[in-house]
Amino acid sequence: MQTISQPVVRVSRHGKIAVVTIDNPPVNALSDTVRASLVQVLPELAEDPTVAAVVLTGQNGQFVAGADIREMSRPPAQPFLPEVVAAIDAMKKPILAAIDGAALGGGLELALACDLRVGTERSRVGLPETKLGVIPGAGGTQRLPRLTGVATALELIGSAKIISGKEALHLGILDALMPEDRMLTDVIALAENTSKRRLSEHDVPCASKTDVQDAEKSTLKRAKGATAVLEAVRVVKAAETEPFAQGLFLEREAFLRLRESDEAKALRYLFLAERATGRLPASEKAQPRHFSRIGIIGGGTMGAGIAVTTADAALNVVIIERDAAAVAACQKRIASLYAKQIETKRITEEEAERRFKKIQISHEWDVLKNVDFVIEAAFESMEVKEDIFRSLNKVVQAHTVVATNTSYLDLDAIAGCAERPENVLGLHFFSPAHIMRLVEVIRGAKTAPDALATAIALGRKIQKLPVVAAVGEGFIGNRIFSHYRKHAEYLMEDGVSPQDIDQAMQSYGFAMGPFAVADLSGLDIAWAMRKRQSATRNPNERYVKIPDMFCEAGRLGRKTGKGWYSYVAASPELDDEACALIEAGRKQAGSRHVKLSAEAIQRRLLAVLANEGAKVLESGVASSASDIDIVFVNGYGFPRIQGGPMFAADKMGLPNVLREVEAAATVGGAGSEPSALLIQLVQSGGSFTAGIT
Ligand code: T1G
Repeated sequence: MQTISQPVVRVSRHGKIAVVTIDNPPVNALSDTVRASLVQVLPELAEDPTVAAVVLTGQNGQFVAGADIREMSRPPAQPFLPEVVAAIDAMKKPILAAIDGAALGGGLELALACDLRVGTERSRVGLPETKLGVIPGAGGTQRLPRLTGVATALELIGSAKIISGKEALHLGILDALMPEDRMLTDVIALAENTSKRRLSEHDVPCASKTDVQDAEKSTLKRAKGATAVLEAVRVVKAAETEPFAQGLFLEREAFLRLRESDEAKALRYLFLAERATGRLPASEKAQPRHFSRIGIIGGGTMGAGIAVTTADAALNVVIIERDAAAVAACQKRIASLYAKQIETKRITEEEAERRFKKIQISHEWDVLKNVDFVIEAAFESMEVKEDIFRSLNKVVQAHTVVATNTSYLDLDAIAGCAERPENVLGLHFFSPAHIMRLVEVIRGAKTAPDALATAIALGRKIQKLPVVAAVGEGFIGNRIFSHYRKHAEYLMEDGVSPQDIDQAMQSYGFAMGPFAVADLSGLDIAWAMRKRQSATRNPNERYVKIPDMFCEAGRLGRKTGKGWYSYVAASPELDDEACALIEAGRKQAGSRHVKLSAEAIQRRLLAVLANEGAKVLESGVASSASDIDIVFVNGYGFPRIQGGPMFAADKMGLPNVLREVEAAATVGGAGSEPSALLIQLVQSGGSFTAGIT
């Protein structure tokens, strides 16, 4: 039987008022079929003598979430969105927007073309296109400044901020807020008497030059050179001087050009990749268990950060510390986290107080009796964790999921101490846990599917990106990063200075190069890992002694004032002692004194990143290349506009990547060989990230 496809645009009549409802689940994106229906329906209603006014609204608890991002990687299909907006602008009758839920991007641009915009408390409004590497492309850069003034338009579009219905009302973007259960009825009632007010016929309100200059300055400062933001500023400012039609022309030209840029392609890919995290194959899908009360063992830096991020999601939290003094210290730690959020205006004092009240701190273990989920965030020691898991056996309930926050310990060994190993898994948070969005969800050999599903659901609830990983040294991110660091050290031992390597990776877009990162985290972290792995290291893997020499000389990084760089002077510098240690190490290793350009350094390190990512995929530790990209962009400072190591490898061309990896293998020895997956993709002409773009 032929399935009747869901109508995407419905018209219903309420006396002389026609209500046009966009129904394209889940968020009413303006797909080509939606646009085609609108350009057909709107002129018909404009000509219909029995229609006195039109109300535009959305189904599915949303207005419209914008253009269909999935379509944006394909050539634009007619009718283009500006044609839909022009059909609204041409309407002689009043047309109103009834906005419940999201009115974003092209969705807000539709609403801005209307005479009146009514929202609810649930409305979320914004022109976030610059987050996707483009600018509003359907009149937003010209209509918004005519409504709010150029300064506010610059700030909103440049920051890609999504604001609440209340804020939008305050800025005049919404004309009224109504209770969601009455909004449509009320809008229908006032539609016929709404006077025409088309922003395309208005001038930009006069604003003080300084306001615009200040807004432009702060927008450009925050942009950090992002092309889309620079273009948004240029085009929005044109609204002040150019006629409306000319402004639209400038906007459309910039939008279409940016849409094809590498930056926009990478950012669209990440938008979809983020939403693909935590998706399990149908065979492993399970219903998450209920959770509302979360227990955290350990209120140190990590535990406090996890508690704040969990309370922010309106969950009840109880933290267990070892004694009264530790409880007091944890109390102070959490208070200072909220104080910082109030200082940076992320939340108000009242909101901070409300959230803090959801966090109980105690040293009585029986408060864990009625928690649904425990996150153990104690000291990274097997002995400590095993003790805790044995103690938990006595207090937690049969349904309670118990997660250990570990970055490298053997999860299955820890699960061995639990009465119910099927309830045990790993949650590798990244510090600071209340800021970093990434969490690696480690499934153990015995982790039950519904326990895993519960951890993924908790990750989403606390606004994280839950990437599922199997047990393996360093899981996904740390394993790949340590391979990247090894090859950086090979280049250093072969004659390339740490500064040149760091500068090359910074010019690619990393916030810091591998040596600066080592100084920040502490050279002793990797030193401890090398010592831990020494018994099982492959003797044919090249081993660079220079980092050990730095540690033995007490140069552990920023925390000791000196690591690869000395931090005594105003800016970090490779001091004489560091140069002498590097030279001594090179001499011992019989260095070849290689000199490489920044591009060559980037090619080498990007290739080995992707190659190790391919091995992580082959081993089943990660389930998709896009998950690896999400881990690296959100946990290791990989530049968003480059999409992630696997996306970047596809862009570099896998045959080029393979050539670079083969060269790296001659330098690195065992462990640096090309992955079978990379070879297979080169032979088949495939790519790592085909499934998502
Ligand atoms: N296009 C296609 N799919 C979209 C989408 C969009 N615009 N927005 C969301 N989805 C999918 C998403 O992939 C996921 O799919 C599901 O909806 C739920 O999303 C010309 C060119 C609206 C605030 O940037 O910010 O308009 O994983 O998990 O947390 O100027 O989605 O279920 O298969 O995020 O409740 C501008 C992007 C586009 C808004 C809802 N618009 N979306 O958040 O759900 S460019 C945006 C969001 C544009 C014009 C330009 C959020 C949301 P799946 P979700 P959520």
